[in-house]
Amino acid sequence: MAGERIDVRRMSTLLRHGKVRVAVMGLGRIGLPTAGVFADAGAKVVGVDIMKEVVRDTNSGRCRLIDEPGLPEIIKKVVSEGRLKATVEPAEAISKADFVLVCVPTPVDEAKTPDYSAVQKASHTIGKSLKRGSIVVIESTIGPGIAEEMVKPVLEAESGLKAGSGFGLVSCPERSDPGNILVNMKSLPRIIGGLDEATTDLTATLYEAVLGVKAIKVSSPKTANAVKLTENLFRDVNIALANEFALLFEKIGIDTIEVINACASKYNFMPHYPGAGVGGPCLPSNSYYLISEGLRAGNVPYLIRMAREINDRMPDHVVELTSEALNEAGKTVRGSRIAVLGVAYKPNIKDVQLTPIRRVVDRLVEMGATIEIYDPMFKGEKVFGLQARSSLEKAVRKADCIVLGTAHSEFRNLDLDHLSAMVNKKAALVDARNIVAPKDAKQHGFAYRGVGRAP
Ligand code: SAJ
Repeated sequence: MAGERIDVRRMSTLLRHGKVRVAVMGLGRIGLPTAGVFADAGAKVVGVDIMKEVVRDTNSGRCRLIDEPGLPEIIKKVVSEGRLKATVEPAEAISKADFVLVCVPTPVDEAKTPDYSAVQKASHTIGKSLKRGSIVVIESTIGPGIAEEMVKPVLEAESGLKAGSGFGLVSCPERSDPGNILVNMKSLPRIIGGLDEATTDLTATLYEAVLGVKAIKVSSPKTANAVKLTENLFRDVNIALANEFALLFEKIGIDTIEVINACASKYNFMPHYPGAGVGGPCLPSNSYYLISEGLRAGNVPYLIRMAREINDRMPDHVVELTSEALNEAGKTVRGSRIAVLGVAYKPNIKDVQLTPIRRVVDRLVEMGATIEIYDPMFKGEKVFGLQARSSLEKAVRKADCIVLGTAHSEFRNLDLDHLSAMVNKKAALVDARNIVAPKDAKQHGFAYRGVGRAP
């Protein structure tokens, strides 16, 4: 297919007639929805994953991502129609694929060094079975230059083919918001940057035909990856700014949320909110992809690094507020029973990857508190080595303090009458996610503290 001039209408016809073969490397938070949506558009899709249970579940039409609305239905449908198969054996799938999409994780290690080992391993695997004329699409978030400097040489060495003439290589970084993946996939334009124009054009045609969204073509994989990192670091830095305002405004008795909501009335102010910190598989890591590239190039991105430090300090601030609130209630952290409501890194998602609440819980345990966890996404499950409660009531009953860690929808209309009736006398409430109104908490007799809220 590579080198052919195909428009979206023709690509849609090829898809509908099952003439487009796609292999998806990695069936995780991005790979599985991607495989599902491509199969639903008519492509013959084989998903490759190293985890046998993921492959088994997928082949029986089961979808593990229960917090992705609409996805379980799509997976069930395309598997039953034979358009999506999963395997741990990649060779055959890759050797037949017109497009090989790479959706493997790119975490950072303890030293905050980007770990591209999964991308490298996938590149070796793909290279060994790559068919002449196929296009390799990197959806994983990687540093600018990694496609050109790491992936390309491996694919060429393993396949014996040349990028551009023997195969195409392109970056099309995923941009979907975990918890809203399908909606984002079908609405957000995709950024596409290939090593050569023909590859960029054909990949753009494919994504436009499958997703029905606009493809924004950029000049190289390096540029496409810089776009993805820029949008994520823009968010991380602006969240850090909001957290910095919060730390300052608390000290001078100003309500940061009131300020930000008022600022949002101006056309060029994009509101970001302070809180317990920044979690998830993306923002806490992505900065280091650019920082490591910058350091290699002799440029130190100060602001980006500082933003990480500010956001990483917020869990400790929540612990300080908890200690303050308990002291106001005549208690100490040591010996207190603390109910932590919400541990997921963001609302309505079953994911605790790099969640800031982990550090809050670990520190409070170290300081001698007894922790009760309730999270609607982890009812009755083990989290951080602790047994989460199956109901809010079980966690809150006889608590000395409530810490609101994640703004799940279930906590949006918390019944403070109900809560204040269950907790111990003179209890504290610490809001790390701007869930309750400070005056309501105080009116219900709680010793209250909130991130960015005047005490
Ligand atoms: N957060 C705040 N204040 C805010 C917004 C978020 O403290 O105003 C916190 C959240 O609670 C969470 C963290 O930041 O702990 C990250 O939240 P997020 O909403 O950015 O969610 P992610 O990390 O799941 O998704 C991000 C998104 N990036 C952008 O919106 C620029 C998503 O679109 C990306 O696809 C995703 O990263 C990714 O995969 O890179």
